Amino acid sequence: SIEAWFMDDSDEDHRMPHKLNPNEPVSLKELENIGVFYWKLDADIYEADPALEKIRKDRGYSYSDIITIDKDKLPNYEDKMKMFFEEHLHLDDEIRYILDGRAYFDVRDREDRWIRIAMTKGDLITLPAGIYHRFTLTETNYTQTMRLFVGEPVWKAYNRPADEFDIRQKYVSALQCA
Ligand code: KMT
Ligand code: NI
Repeated sequence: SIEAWFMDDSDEDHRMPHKLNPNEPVSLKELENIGVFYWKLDADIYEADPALEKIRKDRGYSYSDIITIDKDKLPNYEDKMKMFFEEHLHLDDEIRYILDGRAYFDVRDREDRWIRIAMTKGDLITLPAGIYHRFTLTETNYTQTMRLFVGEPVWKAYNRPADEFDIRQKYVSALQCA
Protein backbone atom coordinates (compact mmCIF):
# COMPACT_ATOMS: atom_id res chain seq x y z
CA SER A 1 0.00 0.00 0.00
CA ILE A 2 0.99 3.63 -0.08
CA GLU A 3 2.75 5.46 2.73
CA ALA A 4 1.65 8.98 3.65
CA TRP A 5 2.04 11.17 6.73
CA PHE A 6 1.52 14.65 8.10
CA MET A 7 4.67 16.74 7.72
CA ASP A 8 6.61 18.56 10.38
CA ASP A 9 7.26 22.25 9.73
CA SER A 10 11.05 22.28 9.78
CA ASP A 11 12.88 24.14 7.01
CA GLU A 12 15.56 21.49 6.64
CA ASP A 13 16.26 19.85 3.26
CA HIS A 14 12.82 19.11 1.79
CA ARG A 15 14.10 15.87 0.28
CA MET A 16 14.16 14.37 3.78
CA PRO A 17 10.97 12.63 5.01
CA HIS A 18 9.80 15.35 7.46
CA LYS A 19 7.72 13.02 9.59
CA LEU A 20 6.27 14.21 12.89
CA ASN A 21 7.58 12.65 16.07
CA PRO A 22 5.70 10.43 16.76
CA ASN A 23 4.74 9.79 13.14
CA GLU A 24 1.13 10.66 12.16
CA PRO A 25 0.30 8.39 9.22
CA VAL A 26 -2.42 9.24 6.70
CA SER A 27 -4.51 6.37 5.31
CA LEU A 28 -5.52 5.74 1.72
CA LYS A 29 -9.11 6.39 2.83
CA GLU A 30 -8.16 9.86 4.08
CA LEU A 31 -6.40 10.55 0.77
CA GLU A 32 -9.48 9.44 -1.19
CA ASN A 33 -11.50 11.77 0.98
CA ILE A 34 -9.61 14.74 -0.47
CA GLY A 35 -9.82 13.35 -4.00
CA VAL A 36 -6.45 11.61 -4.27
CA PHE A 37 -6.56 8.13 -5.86
CA TYR A 38 -3.95 5.42 -5.99
CA TRP A 39 -3.13 2.18 -7.82
CA LYS A 40 -0.27 -0.27 -7.42
CA LEU A 41 0.99 -1.69 -10.71
CA ASP A 42 3.94 -3.73 -11.97
CA ALA A 43 6.28 -1.09 -13.40
CA ASP A 44 8.53 -3.75 -14.97
CA ILE A 45 5.84 -4.47 -17.57
CA TYR A 46 4.53 -0.91 -18.11
CA GLU A 47 4.99 -1.14 -21.89
CA ALA A 48 2.45 -3.96 -22.17
CA ASP A 49 0.47 -3.98 -18.94
CA PRO A 50 -3.23 -4.82 -19.25
CA ALA A 51 -3.93 -3.30 -15.81
CA LEU A 52 -2.42 0.03 -16.89
CA GLU A 53 -4.23 -0.19 -20.23
CA LYS A 54 -7.53 -0.67 -18.42
CA ILE A 55 -7.04 2.36 -16.16
CA ARG A 56 -6.05 4.47 -19.19
CA LYS A 57 -9.06 3.32 -21.19
CA ASP A 58 -11.56 3.67 -18.34
CA ARG A 59 -10.37 7.15 -17.43
CA GLY A 60 -9.49 8.47 -20.87
CA TYR A 61 -5.76 8.92 -20.22
CA SER A 62 -4.91 9.10 -23.92
CA TYR A 63 -1.61 10.98 -23.55
CA SER A 64 1.55 9.73 -21.87
CA ASP A 65 5.20 10.63 -21.73
CA ILE A 66 8.11 9.73 -19.49
CA ILE A 67 10.22 12.23 -17.57
CA THR A 68 13.57 11.24 -16.10
CA ILE A 69 14.45 13.49 -13.20
CA ASP A 70 18.17 13.27 -12.73
CA LYS A 71 20.62 16.16 -12.32
CA ASP A 72 22.64 15.12 -15.37
CA LYS A 73 19.76 14.18 -17.67
CA LEU A 74 17.01 16.75 -17.20
CA PRO A 75 17.55 20.14 -18.89
CA ASN A 76 17.15 23.08 -16.49
CA TYR A 77 17.11 20.66 -13.58
CA GLU A 78 17.49 23.24 -10.78
CA ASP A 79 14.80 25.56 -12.17
CA LYS A 80 12.37 22.71 -12.69
CA MET A 81 12.94 21.30 -9.21
CA LYS A 82 12.29 24.75 -7.77
CA MET A 83 9.10 25.14 -9.82
CA PHE A 84 7.79 21.70 -8.89
CA PHE A 85 8.27 22.43 -5.19
CA GLU A 86 6.37 25.74 -5.29
CA GLU A 87 2.87 25.18 -3.93
CA HIS A 88 0.55 25.22 -6.97
CA LEU A 89 -2.58 23.88 -8.62
CA HIS A 90 -3.56 22.86 -12.15
CA LEU A 91 -6.81 23.14 -14.08
CA ASP A 92 -6.65 19.37 -14.77
CA ASP A 93 -5.85 16.25 -12.77
CA GLU A 94 -2.17 15.48 -12.22
CA ILE A 95 -1.60 11.80 -13.01
CA ARG A 96 1.79 10.26 -12.31
CA TYR A 97 3.10 6.70 -12.45
CA ILE A 98 6.52 5.98 -10.90
CA LEU A 99 8.46 3.64 -13.19
CA ASP A 100 11.69 3.83 -11.23
CA GLY A 101 13.21 5.62 -8.26
CA ARG A 102 11.22 7.58 -5.70
CA ALA A 103 9.36 10.84 -5.26
CA TYR A 104 7.27 12.77 -2.76
CA PHE A 105 3.97 14.41 -3.64
CA ASP A 106 2.78 16.80 -0.93
CA VAL A 107 -0.90 17.72 -0.85
CA ARG A 108 -2.90 20.04 1.39
CA ASP A 109 -5.65 18.49 3.49
CA ARG A 110 -8.90 20.30 4.26
CA GLU A 111 -7.33 22.02 7.28
CA ASP A 112 -4.45 23.18 5.07
CA ARG A 113 -1.93 20.80 6.61
CA TRP A 114 0.73 19.22 4.38
CA ILE A 115 0.38 15.49 3.75
CA ARG A 116 3.48 13.86 2.25
CA ILE A 117 2.83 10.91 -0.08
CA ALA A 118 5.85 8.61 -0.58
CA MET A 119 5.82 7.23 -4.11
CA THR A 120 7.96 4.30 -5.17
CA LYS A 121 8.24 2.11 -8.25
CA GLY A 122 4.80 0.86 -9.34
CA ASP A 123 2.76 3.61 -7.63
CA LEU A 124 0.25 5.47 -9.80
CA ILE A 125 -1.50 8.48 -8.30
CA THR A 126 -4.06 11.05 -9.39
CA LEU A 127 -4.29 14.47 -7.78
CA PRO A 128 -7.56 16.24 -8.48
CA ALA A 129 -7.67 19.49 -10.46
CA GLY A 130 -7.70 22.41 -8.04
CA ILE A 131 -5.84 20.75 -5.14
CA TYR A 132 -2.81 22.65 -3.82
CA HIS A 133 0.26 20.43 -4.03
CA ARG A 134 3.99 20.28 -4.71
CA PHE A 135 6.58 17.73 -5.79
CA THR A 136 10.11 16.83 -4.74
CA LEU A 137 12.64 14.09 -5.21
CA THR A 138 13.68 12.14 -2.13
CA GLU A 139 17.20 11.80 -0.77
CA THR A 140 17.87 9.26 -3.54
CA ASN A 141 17.62 12.13 -6.07
CA TYR A 142 16.19 10.16 -8.95
CA THR A 143 12.93 9.12 -10.53
CA GLN A 144 11.59 8.06 -13.87
CA THR A 145 7.91 8.93 -13.99
CA MET A 146 5.16 8.49 -16.55
CA ARG A 147 2.93 11.55 -16.92
CA LEU A 148 -0.59 10.81 -18.10
CA PHE A 149 -3.23 13.20 -19.35
CA VAL A 150 -6.74 13.28 -20.78
CA GLY A 151 -6.18 14.66 -24.29
CA GLU A 152 -3.54 17.27 -25.09
CA PRO A 153 -1.43 17.91 -21.99
CA VAL A 154 -1.53 21.28 -20.25
CA TRP A 155 1.31 21.54 -17.74
CA LYS A 156 0.63 25.12 -16.64
CA ALA A 157 0.90 25.51 -12.88
CA TYR A 158 -0.71 28.34 -10.92
CA ASN A 159 1.17 29.11 -7.75
CA ARG A 160 -0.75 29.75 -4.58
CA PRO A 161 -2.76 31.93 -4.11
CA ALA A 162 -4.93 30.75 -7.01
CA ASP A 163 -8.28 30.74 -5.22
CA GLU A 164 -10.06 32.76 -7.92
CA PHE A 165 -10.08 29.88 -10.43
CA ASP A 166 -13.41 28.10 -11.00
CA ILE A 167 -11.63 24.76 -10.68
CA ARG A 168 -10.42 25.71 -7.19
CA GLN A 169 -13.94 26.74 -6.17
CA LYS A 170 -15.25 23.50 -7.61
CA TYR A 171 -12.67 21.44 -5.71
CA VAL A 172 -13.38 23.24 -2.43
CA SER A 173 -17.15 22.74 -2.76
CA ALA A 174 -16.68 19.07 -3.67
CA LEU A 175 -14.74 18.70 -0.39
CA GLN A 176 -17.68 20.09 1.57
CA CYS A 177 -19.95 17.38 0.18
CA ALA A 178 -17.45 14.53 0.64
C1 KMT B 1 3.81 18.92 -10.99
O1 KMT B 1 3.09 19.64 -11.68
O2 KMT B 1 3.74 18.97 -9.76
C2 KMT B 1 4.71 17.98 -11.63
O3 KMT B 1 4.65 17.82 -12.81
C3 KMT B 1 5.64 17.23 -10.79
C4 KMT B 1 6.74 16.55 -11.50
S1 KMT B 1 6.29 15.12 -12.44
C5 KMT B 1 7.42 13.88 -12.00
NI1 NI C 1 1.56 19.89 -10.12
